[in-house]
Amino acid sequence: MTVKTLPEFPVKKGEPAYKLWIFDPGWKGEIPLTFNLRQLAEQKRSVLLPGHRLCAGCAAPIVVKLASFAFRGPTIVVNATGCLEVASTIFPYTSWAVPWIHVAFENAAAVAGGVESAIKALKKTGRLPYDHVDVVVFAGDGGTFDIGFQALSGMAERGHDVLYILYDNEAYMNTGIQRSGGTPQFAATTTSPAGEVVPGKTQPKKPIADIMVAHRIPYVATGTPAHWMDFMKKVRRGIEVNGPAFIHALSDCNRGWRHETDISVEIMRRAVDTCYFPLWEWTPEQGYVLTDRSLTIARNPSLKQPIEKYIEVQGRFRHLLKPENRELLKQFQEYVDKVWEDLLRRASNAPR
Ligand SMILES: Cc1ncc(C[n+]2csc(CCOP(=O)(O)OP(=O)(O)O)c2C)c(N)n1
Ligand code: SF4
Ligand SMILES: [Mg+2]
Repeated sequence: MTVKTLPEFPVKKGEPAYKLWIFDPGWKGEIPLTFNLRQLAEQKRSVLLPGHRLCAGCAAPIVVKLASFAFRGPTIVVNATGCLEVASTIFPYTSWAVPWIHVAFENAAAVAGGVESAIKALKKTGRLPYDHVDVVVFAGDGGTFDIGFQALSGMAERGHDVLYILYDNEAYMNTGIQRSGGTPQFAATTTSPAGEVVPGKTQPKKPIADIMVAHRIPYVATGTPAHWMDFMKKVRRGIEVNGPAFIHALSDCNRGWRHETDISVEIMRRAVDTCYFPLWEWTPEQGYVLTDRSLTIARNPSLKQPIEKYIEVQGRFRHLLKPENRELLKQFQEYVDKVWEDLLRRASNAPR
């Protein structure tokens, strides 16, 4: 295997600069580099190429693109049925620049476990010319919280070396915005419409990342594409651990969340600023650790924004802002506060 070195990226005066390791399939270690996001995008090829038919402003391709900047390669992607799969592989075309497999809606994790087992067998018999191959699943909330959960739990329990990335747009978007186990309470969907009978979905969101923590796998984390450096670091850790890793990425969907196409990143930022979607990672050694903006808020609670800041820009929550629904809004705030306080109690780096 050849070890390649990558060029230093000259960061122009006045442009934001970041430090990160950068990786190459032939490189066995980490190369610290100073760069900015534009340069990274120019230098590092995404596994998802332009030309796909995901909606303008959709966060799912941003999740994939950022994640792939952190892959070691070579990479095999397993994709559950959903917007990302349907809109990226319209026959006879594909946007995937790596080996990619789609089987049924419910079994992405089982298939990834099979792929990983095959890689192990090929290695054992000396038929694989790589030290490692990244096996990565991308699956939506319907394919993860609900129909694919059994396969995911089994893959985790058997200990397959797979990184599972959930892009959570909080409903079955591809088939017309039906509620899922990942849809938050009070969100209007086509199967939980807000009206005189129900105020949107009546049940709270399933705590999927905590459920994966309960599996005691080597790595679990949450992230958003708005907090891109935090997200890329977590993807890299998930790839590097030996065994199953799970990353829960919030993934804005302007069609289902009902907003203009140019504010997706801002909305995901607000999800974290209001503590609706806290950023953390969990390992068996360290337990829960707050990261990025959520750690900043934990250290300075006055930065925590009220939940209205998150919902006021999304049509799916519009009914909560009506005066007659003030009580529901209060309930939503209390729920968010309780989950945040529970996390602060568990997080080893939260101020005491
Ligand atoms: C067994 C099975 N049931 C139903 C479907 C129809 N179906 C395809 S995609 C989808 C929704 C996927 O939702 P999610 O996983 O959240 O991904 P998203 O479309 O939101 O990205 C459904 C219900 C299917 N393909 N297979
Ligand atoms: S419907 Fe939503 S998740 Fe699907 S491609 Fe459009 S914006 Fe993305
Ligand atoms: Mg979905």
